[in-house]
Amino acid sequence: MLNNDTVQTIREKALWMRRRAFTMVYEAQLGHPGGDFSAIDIIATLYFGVMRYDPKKPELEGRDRFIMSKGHATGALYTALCAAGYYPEDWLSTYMQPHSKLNGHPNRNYLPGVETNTGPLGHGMPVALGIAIAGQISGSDHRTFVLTGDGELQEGSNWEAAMTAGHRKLENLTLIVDRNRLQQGMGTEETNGLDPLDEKFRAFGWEAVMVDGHDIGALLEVLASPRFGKGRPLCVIANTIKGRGVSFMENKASWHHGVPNAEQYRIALEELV
Ligand SMILES: Cc1ncc(C[n+]2csc(CCOP(=O)(O)OP(=O)(O)O)c2C)c(N)n1
Ligand SMILES: [Mg+2]
Repeated sequence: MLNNDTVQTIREKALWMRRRAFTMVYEAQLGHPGGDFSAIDIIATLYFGVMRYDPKKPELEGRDRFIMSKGHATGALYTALCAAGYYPEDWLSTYMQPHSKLNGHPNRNYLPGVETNTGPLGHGMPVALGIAIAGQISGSDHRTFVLTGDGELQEGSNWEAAMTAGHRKLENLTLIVDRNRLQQGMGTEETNGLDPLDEKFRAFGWEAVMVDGHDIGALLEVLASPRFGKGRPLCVIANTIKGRGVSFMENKASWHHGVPNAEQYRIALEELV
């Protein structure tokens, strides 16, 4: 049963994450705000409604793991880890500055809560696979969540990992695809089409479902439901909008790594309420 208070809390966190991430990108004049905004509702749902973790003990045994395979969307990841309590808010103001712990791509050696370094696309799934296999062998009940971009699925490493996950019946592994239908500069279907994506995963031995990736209630329902006993890994294809939340950014490939000027920043914060 869905708890309305949880949905409301996650919505508020996601709004704060969008505003704070956009401020980081504005101040740094660097970043990937389009992909931050398509992913934020998914990541907020995981951290504030689904995952088991303790920010005071980032290496806690038995914690659920989140792997941010689309490592360019650090505005989304860094604001989530901050809101979850891994580090204070003033760290966010150092985003991409020399010697900052908050690099353009996440680094587990600098930042608590980052499970593995990402940035080169196609690396998150194989690492998540390894963690899930370790969990299966040791009999742990932790879950591993990995978020990829949809363009990122053009990397073959994802499909090798998917094949092995299906073979090993890794019910503790959940892949979420941020299906915003845009990559860098173009649409995924114009570049190297992915549809029908759900059928591809089913053919690899996965359960596959589609959800509205901005509907917190729908995301909670599919991500928080028990996995153990299902005998299959889960692929959640989250249909999203790149740049979601700011009218002039939505569905525009140019906002993949576009940065706002002062006027655009002002308008965006007026809309993000
Ligand atoms: C191996 C590799 N090739 C190219 C890039 C450059 N790059 C960064 S993001 C991106 C597009 C990714 O598109 P998608 O996976 O759909 O991400 P999203 O739309 O969620 O931002 C590219 C080509 C990279 N980081 N790694
Ligand atoms: Mg995309």
